[in-house]
Order: sequence, then C-alpha cells, then structure tokens
Amino acid sequence: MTPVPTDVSARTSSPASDLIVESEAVAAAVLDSVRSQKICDIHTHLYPPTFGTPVANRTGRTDTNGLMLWGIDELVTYHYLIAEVFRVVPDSELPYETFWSWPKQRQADHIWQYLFVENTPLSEACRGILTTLCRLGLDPNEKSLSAYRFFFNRMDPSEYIDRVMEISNVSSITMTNAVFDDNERSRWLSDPSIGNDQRFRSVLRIDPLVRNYPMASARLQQWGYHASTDLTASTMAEIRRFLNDWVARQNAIYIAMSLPPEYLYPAPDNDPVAKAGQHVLEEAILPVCAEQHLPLALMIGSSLQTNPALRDAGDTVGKADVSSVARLCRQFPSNKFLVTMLSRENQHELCVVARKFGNLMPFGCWWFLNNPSLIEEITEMRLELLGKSFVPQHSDARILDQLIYKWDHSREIIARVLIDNYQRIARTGRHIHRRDIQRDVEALFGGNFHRFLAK
Ligand code: HDL
Ligand code: ZN
Repeated sequence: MTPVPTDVSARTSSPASDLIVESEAVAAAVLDSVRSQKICDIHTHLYPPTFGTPVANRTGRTDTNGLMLWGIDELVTYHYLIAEVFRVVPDSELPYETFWSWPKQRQADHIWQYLFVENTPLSEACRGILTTLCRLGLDPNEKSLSAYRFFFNRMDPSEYIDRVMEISNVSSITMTNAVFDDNERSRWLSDPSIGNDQRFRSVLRIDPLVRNYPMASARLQQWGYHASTDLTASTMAEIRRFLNDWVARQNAIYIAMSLPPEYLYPAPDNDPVAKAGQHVLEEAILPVCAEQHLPLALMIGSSLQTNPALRDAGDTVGKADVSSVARLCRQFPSNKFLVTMLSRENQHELCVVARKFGNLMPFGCWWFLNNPSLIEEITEMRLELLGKSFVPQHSDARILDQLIYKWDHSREIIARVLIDNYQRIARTGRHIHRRDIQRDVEALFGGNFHRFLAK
C-alpha cells in the first residue's frame, strides 16, 4: 500500500465544501462514505425464519433441519473452522467420524478450545468471530461458549436479523436457493409464501443441470418434467418449463451455478456428461435467462469434495479456463453474466475479458479469496483495469452473524484501496468532490448490481 504523502498542491477550502484536495480529507471522506453505505449483499447462503431454524431461541420454535443458521455454535462450527481445527487436532488423533458423531455444541466446544483458547485465533475465519462478538458487545476472551449461548438463546430470530443487518449496514440479503436440495425444495413446495420476507431476495441455484445432467434428468422426471437424457427439443422445452416454474416460484433475481476448474465451453467432444451440460446451457438455461432478462451467475473453480471426510469443508480450488467465459459472453450477447472465479490466478484474465464484454460483471472475492491480502490485491487490480464497473464483494455468509465481520473486514480493505486511488487522482490536480466519492461507492456496493439486473 503506497504511503500517503502529505504534500498537496492546494489546501482545502472550507471543510464543509464538497471539493476536497487534501489527502487526509480524501481519506476521511472515503472512509465515511464506505462505512455508511448500505450494502446489497449479492451472494449469501442465508435464510429468513420462514425456512426454519435449528437454533434454540426465545420463540421456543426450532426445526432440526431448519435452514436459518445463526448464533455462537453455528458461527464456531462454520465449515472453514472445521477444516482449520483438523490442522490442530488431526484426524489421526480425532477421527473425522468421531467429530461428526458429536452434537453441534460439542463440536463447537472442541473448535473454541483448540482454535481460540489454546491457540491465537489468527486466521481470517477465526478473527471474524472475534470481530462479530466484539460488535455485538460481547467479550471475545471467554474460555467457554456458555456465556455466548446464554446471549444468543434469548434472541428472537427475526428481530435478530434486523439487528445484524443494522450492525453490518446491509440493506438486502441475496439467498442461494438450491432447487436440487431436497430440504430446501420441499420447503418451497409446502409454503408458497416462504420467500416473502422483503429483507431477502431469491436466486435459483441449479449446479447439477450443467455439472451432472444425467443425475439432474432423473430428478426432473421424478418431479413431473419429461426431461430425459435424450437431448431432444421436447426435453429442452421441459427443462425450460422447470426453470420458468422455479424462477416464478422463487421470484428469483438471477440464476446461478458453480462450475469445476475443468469447466470448458464448448465442452470436449469426448466428455458426454459435459457435452450434455453444454446443450442444456445453450438450449434451456441461457434462453430462459435471456427471455426473463435474468443474469446467469457463473461461479467457476470449485473442486468439490477433495477431502470428502470433511464434508462441506472438503472442497478446494483450481485454476479454470477464462477463455470459456469470453466465448460465452461473445456467443450470447443477449445474456448477462455475473462471474466470480475461485482461483487467484484467474483474476487478472477475468478483468481483461470484462474489459471486452459489457455483458460480463465480475463480482466478489469468493471463498478462499475472501481474505484481506487477496481482497486488497483483487480490488486494486479491478479498479486499475475496470474503473468502478464491477461488484467488489459479496459475503458468502452461511451464518447470519457472519454479515457483521465479513462486511466490517471487507469495507476497511476496499476503503483503503479506494483512498489510494482517489489520492493519486487528487495529486494530479483533478478535483475530488464528496459527491463523486459517494456516487462511486454507491455504485460499487449496490448500484452496479441493480443496474446490471435491470438491463
Ligand atoms: O458454491 C458456493 O456458493 C460456495 O460459496 C460454497 O457454498 C462454499 O462452501 C462456501 O460456503 N464458500 O464460502
Ligand atoms: Zn456461496
């Protein structure tokens, strides 16, 4: 990070004026703008109470398979921390299946003991919990979780959502609604109003349709769609009917899928499963998105279940093919592509391709990139190559309270990068106005996304 020089050519006129030229004043204005900006979080795994919660709470209503996760035991057993605790207490000492046999609270106690009490919580995922506890007014130095449990168990889930959104200054939470997940799908089918909580927006997540169409085909047929593995016109029509039904049911604002590092478009001729996925993408998914003006979110580079014994914590990352993204953007100019890539090595190429296609919106520092050093590097790269025409971050939160730390940490880093860039501009003599900073920050943290949806 370049040091902030104090020598500036002119002095600020009255402090209240919109024009700012002093480095310190630019920094203060950017920090104020970023910290006060309400954020539209465009990708999370969060849910409102209508999807049920397994967490003990003031209403007394819990649902073992509920999808709304929050509170200390869920925070501490976030799959990032499960992966990390097995580096301290390896499976040779504590077999994976023993850990998984424990109740959630015992898992949390184990993680707290080894990652927070016996060791300094240095990782980003650990530090995030400290930030969250601190922002909630709790002492992060507790040796056990009992005091935290007492605090969270007194919460009303819906009121707590309001509180967390206020602390994190998040105005809209975008869900990930995986239609091939039996638990989630059954809830949508049993309660047509389930998605009506105005704090949340829905996204139709359809990974198996492209990653493994033969499996997806069997499920669609179970659900009454005549989508066979014969990739005929009638099969494609049935897949489009399925997509349209679920976009309508969820009132989805975009359609999303994650793809492996090996993903190629077009698919190799010698890979029938990938070829089937390509056909479904070209003849069903992209036409539905174009007709309904919905972006398609491609989240590329996740290698699923590299270590299956770690379950949700067992996925890894691989470098993917950015030229496939370019071919999709070129071949489908009527479609809009929200794209995030999981490999650090893909970020520069993705920025360059985004310079060539206005229907491509890069977004977020996803998953293993959601760490201060990489958020700083990627945001700087994007500003240098794209100006402000990107979505710098999403939280990817799975546990409601994570919004607090994921956005606290990201705001500070993104603000630092913005300050650097505005100060370099100011040093040329170009005037910087508060209203310019506000306009740019609003675009980065919501405006760009909303305008991309509306295109
Ligand atoms: O595929 C995804 O949306 C990823 O974000 C996965 O859910 C991943 O497990 C995750 O939670 N990353 O943060
Ligand atoms: Zn995610």
